[in-house]
Amino acid sequence: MDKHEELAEVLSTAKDKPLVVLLGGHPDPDAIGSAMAHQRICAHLGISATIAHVLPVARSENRALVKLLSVPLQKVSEPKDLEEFGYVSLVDASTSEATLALPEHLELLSIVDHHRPSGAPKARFVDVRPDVGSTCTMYAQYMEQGLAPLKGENRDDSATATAMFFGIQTDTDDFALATPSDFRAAAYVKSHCDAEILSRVGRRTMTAEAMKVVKRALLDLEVVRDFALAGVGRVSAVNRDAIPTAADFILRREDIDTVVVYGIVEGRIDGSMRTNSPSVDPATFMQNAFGHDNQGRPYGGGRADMGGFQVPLGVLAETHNDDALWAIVKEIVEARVARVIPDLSPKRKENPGNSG
Ligand SMILES: [Mn+2]
Repeated sequence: MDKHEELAEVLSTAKDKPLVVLLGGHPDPDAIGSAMAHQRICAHLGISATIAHVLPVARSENRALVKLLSVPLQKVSEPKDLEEFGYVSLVDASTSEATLALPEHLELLSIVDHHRPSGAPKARFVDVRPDVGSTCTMYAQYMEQGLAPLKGENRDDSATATAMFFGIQTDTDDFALATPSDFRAAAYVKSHCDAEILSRVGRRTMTAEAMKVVKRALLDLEVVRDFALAGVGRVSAVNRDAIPTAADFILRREDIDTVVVYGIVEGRIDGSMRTNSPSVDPATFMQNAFGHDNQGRPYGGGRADMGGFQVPLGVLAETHNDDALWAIVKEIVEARVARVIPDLSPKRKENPGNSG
């Protein structure tokens, strides 16, 4: 049986209770486009599906996408917000959002994702394809193969198609990393897109705070050969993506091919890594620099060209002395990164007390 037929069959068994498409992390265009596609497929099968997210839509262009396309997103913050649902579908992720415990009565019905899973994903329907550039690509294939195909005349279809196109575009770095499947999927959804909205969301705007974060990153930049490290201080949760934005920007400097940018976001140290270097593996870098917490969970991870880390500040977060807190955070991050880049901050020796 083809995957689209299998998905239809599994979804069709779930008509007795409402379904929620639960987005993990800060919803990005691929997750939003996939969720809309999933919702559309559900509607065709006579199933009511709600799209929900836990963390805010962070980047301003993603907020513009949600607004311009009137994407029906529901914010959930605690398990009881999910009480009304019987089934959950995940898109663009194979595990559910870590910051929210799923109520036990919820059945994980489907997983559609293009990330390499860390374990074997468990749901009644699983389609995980690390060889395609976006989850929207997979949903476009289901549709093109006949599962709730896009039609020209319907306005809702153009919103879904536009979100899907933007999802494929952003997840493939503007098609630079697109595979033949991604191009084919983009061509399929493109003819149903709202061209004007697509060009408006594509004009990537930046908030004033995000621009200041980039400025602070440039002022703090420490360069060791082709590696750069920059701390940006406190960043509001809603502008958290200014950290990877600053990393992307610094990576454009011609003599830098790996960069780590970090700051304080709410009660944690939050950092992003970007690399163009064929010899740097972000997952290994994060592992060697930041290791695990006392329950064995890694503080950071990554894929081929990007990575990130989050370290909770614990009780330190309670201080009102931001300057002192930032000095401590900076010292800790520099010492950890120096485990991998030994020439960083040569003045500072890690664990001087341990040398005997
Ligand atoms: Mn994706």
